[in-house]
Amino acid sequence: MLSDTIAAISTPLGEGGIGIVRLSGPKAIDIARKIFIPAGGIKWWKENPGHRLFYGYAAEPRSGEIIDEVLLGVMVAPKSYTKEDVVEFNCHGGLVSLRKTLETVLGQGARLAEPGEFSRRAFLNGRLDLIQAEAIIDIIRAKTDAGLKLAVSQLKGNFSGKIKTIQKDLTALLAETEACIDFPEDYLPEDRAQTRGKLIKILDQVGFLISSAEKGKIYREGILAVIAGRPNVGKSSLLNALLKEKRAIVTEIPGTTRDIIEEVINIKGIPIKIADTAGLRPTDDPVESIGVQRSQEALESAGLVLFVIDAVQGFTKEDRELLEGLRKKRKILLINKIDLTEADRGLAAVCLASESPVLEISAKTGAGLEELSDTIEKMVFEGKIESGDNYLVSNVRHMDVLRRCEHHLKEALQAFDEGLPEDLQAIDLRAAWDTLGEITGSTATEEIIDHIFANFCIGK
Ligand SMILES: Nc1nc2c(ncn2[C@@H]2O[C@H](COP(=O)(O)OP(=O)(O)OP(=O)(O)O)[C@@H](O)[C@H]2O)c(=O)[nH]1
Ligand SMILES: [Mg+2]
Repeated sequence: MLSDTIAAISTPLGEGGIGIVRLSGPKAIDIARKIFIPAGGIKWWKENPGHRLFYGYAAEPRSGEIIDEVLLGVMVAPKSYTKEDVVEFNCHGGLVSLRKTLETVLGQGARLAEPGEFSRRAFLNGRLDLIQAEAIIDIIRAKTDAGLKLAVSQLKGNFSGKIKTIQKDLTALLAETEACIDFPEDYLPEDRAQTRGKLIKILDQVGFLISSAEKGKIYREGILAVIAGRPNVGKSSLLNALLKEKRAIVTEIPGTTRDIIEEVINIKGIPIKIADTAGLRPTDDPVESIGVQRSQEALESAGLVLFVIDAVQGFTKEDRELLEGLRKKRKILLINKIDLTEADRGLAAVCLASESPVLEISAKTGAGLEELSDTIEKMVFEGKIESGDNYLVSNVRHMDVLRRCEHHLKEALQAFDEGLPEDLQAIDLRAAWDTLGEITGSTATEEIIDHIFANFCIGK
């Protein structure tokens, strides 16, 4: 129901410089009038308050008890995030002050907002389409500059614009197809060739978006890289070197790491969740053996394995066996501790035999780590690195819709090429059109919309 006024704490709970209680809806300004005591007693609500900040106090209306010193931000409909009247109490960022302000606002007739409800209103009131609403979550969750850039470009409507162009072309094509159902005698062979050309063009556009999707997803979600290898080869040292901090315990005792240690690092704009694991070996130690089991589980979900080999010990039988078990994984072999050895201990042969890239590194001196970053970037994008601006699609939902749309378009093309009646083509084209609308929200079901906004935080 859009006729009620919603409220929530929009900043993270905890101590901070400021904290914001946000209200949106027809009664937002009325409610603020009852609670806000402006300095100097100005009648702020009378003097065109939109897009201004007023200084004063928030007070409990019945008792007059002052809750906090605040700045009141006012955004009058329709120029606000939700296109409704929006009022924000900028309180001091303390839990008690924020909770009390919120309670007081609720006591004056506002209702507690559900997660994402402000953004949902922005969508329902036509300020954002679904792609843009989803971009807002992506901005909040962005882990790297590249991920942020992608999300901001979606918020600005670049991706929505592409979808709208395709929809427009599809509408025109559908109209043509329907016209020739009604007036088949006007449909000449050269028109047929043109129709086919238009359909192919639309298919290409959808195909391009799909092909950018895998990469877009990587920028948004990143990948899991697991550091694995025998005990004591320098896995934890590598994690620390990549993080540039002493995150994991490093000792000369094999079997030091027992649990999985995960951190996110930024490699050339790609968020890489990197996991250090327990050294892989048979063991009677119950704690270590749980660690080894966890390592195995992490390896199963890894998108990339950084397999560490000790340069001093050379490539051992155990290394070979472990690698055998990781045959199906994307890997980079890292020959570590090269600062300790000049001698070639048969490792060159390993390099030649391996299909995976092999790099010599030293977690101690940092040698080879730059090459490692380059190699990770290349592998993640399978050697095809382009400018980040090309990645428009980053979201699994969008990818799924595009694939379904492509399927309908292909069916339409097939119907066309087999010379089936035009009305059959029209059915496929219309299905493609409807499917595409799910992306922006013009044809999305309530269920899809609920699902998307449930992912938002409270107060957004
Ligand atoms: N000289 C040298 N020593 C290293 C290097 N990398 C690791 N070491 C040493 O090797 C020993 C083992 O390092 P760790 O990082 O704890 O090895 P790990 O693979 O995590 O070992 P586990 O957790 O027991 O499986 C420590 O004494 C490190 O200081 C390196 O590049 N050069
Ligand atoms: Mg370790």
